[in-house]
Amino acid sequence: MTDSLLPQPSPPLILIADDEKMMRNLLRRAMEKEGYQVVDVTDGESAIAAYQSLQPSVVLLDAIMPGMDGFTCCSKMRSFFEGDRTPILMITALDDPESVDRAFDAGAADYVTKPIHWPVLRQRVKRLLQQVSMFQQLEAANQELQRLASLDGLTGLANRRCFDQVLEKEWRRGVREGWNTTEAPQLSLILCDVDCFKLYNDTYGHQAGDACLQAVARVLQQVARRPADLVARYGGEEFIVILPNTSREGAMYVARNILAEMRTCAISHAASVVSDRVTLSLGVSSVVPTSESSQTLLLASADAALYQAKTSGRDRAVFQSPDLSE
Ligand code: GH3
Ligand code: MG
Repeated sequence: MTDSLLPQPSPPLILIADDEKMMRNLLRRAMEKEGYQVVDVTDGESAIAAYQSLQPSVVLLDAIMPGMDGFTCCSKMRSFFEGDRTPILMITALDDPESVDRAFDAGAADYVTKPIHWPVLRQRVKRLLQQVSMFQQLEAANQELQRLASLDGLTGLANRRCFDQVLEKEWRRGVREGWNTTEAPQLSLILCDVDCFKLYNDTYGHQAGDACLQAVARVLQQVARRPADLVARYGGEEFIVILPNTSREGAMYVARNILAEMRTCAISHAASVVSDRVTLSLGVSSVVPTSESSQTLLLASADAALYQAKTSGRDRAVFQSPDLSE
């Protein structure tokens, strides 16, 4: 494919607001000469409407206009979209220190005075556009970094750090929304540990062990698939599932489905003392999130339940309520 057939990025859109027709035309021509798209309006109200609907790359805003002046218009534009950094460049005949301060206080990114020095204006707009593009790239890189920082490299599941954050968030949501006021729906956890996994590694090697953990991760994700559910890798061969707004019965139902799905997957494990395939032990716990109950107790009871599942024969799910009297 030649370059000309590739979709070309559309040129930046410049919004011009000025009540003087001649100035609007001059600005339009100067910007079009640079290859930008231009929309021009004659007053503050129209500037705001165009800003909201078109989301331009840069705004050239006259400070003195009848009706809403440029300073007010600039502050309003700044307040619409959270995190919006669209540069607003004020153009004005006023160059007294107060007006300059007012413009920057209102959120203007730059300021040029009339009569316009055209090469300077061109360079300023170019620089503002470069800043916009750099900022967008930084933001995208940042988001990708945040995504990567919350994932477990081997399984692609949420990692422990992400688990902690989500549990905290769901807990606060449970307390706030008063899940306990209706039928006492609860926040449930399922702590999952692969049975005899050391023997699996010893028999099949670490690489096969890694592949096994990936397969277990897929099973867990397949089973816990409500939008609010979160499956995370808790440690080496331990996984944890957060089931918000889910009762003890619901959590045990999910746990039994996990065991059944592991049975269906039937990953061979010749050395296991439990079965001829890979099995899991699950510790399940549920609590009504309140400001008095605690996440630590919920985790501790899931851990104790897992211990019971291990000691009573593995390949099973055991439930234990948190001991709230502590
Ligand atoms: P149990 O049934 O009581 O849970 O016994 P187990 O052998 O599963 O438990 P143990 O805690 O003795 O051993 C866990 C093993 O998991 C040891 C460790 O080498 C292995 N492991 C932990 N993380 C990873 C990993 O990322 N990849 C692989 N391949 N193995 C891992
Ligand atoms: Mg284990």
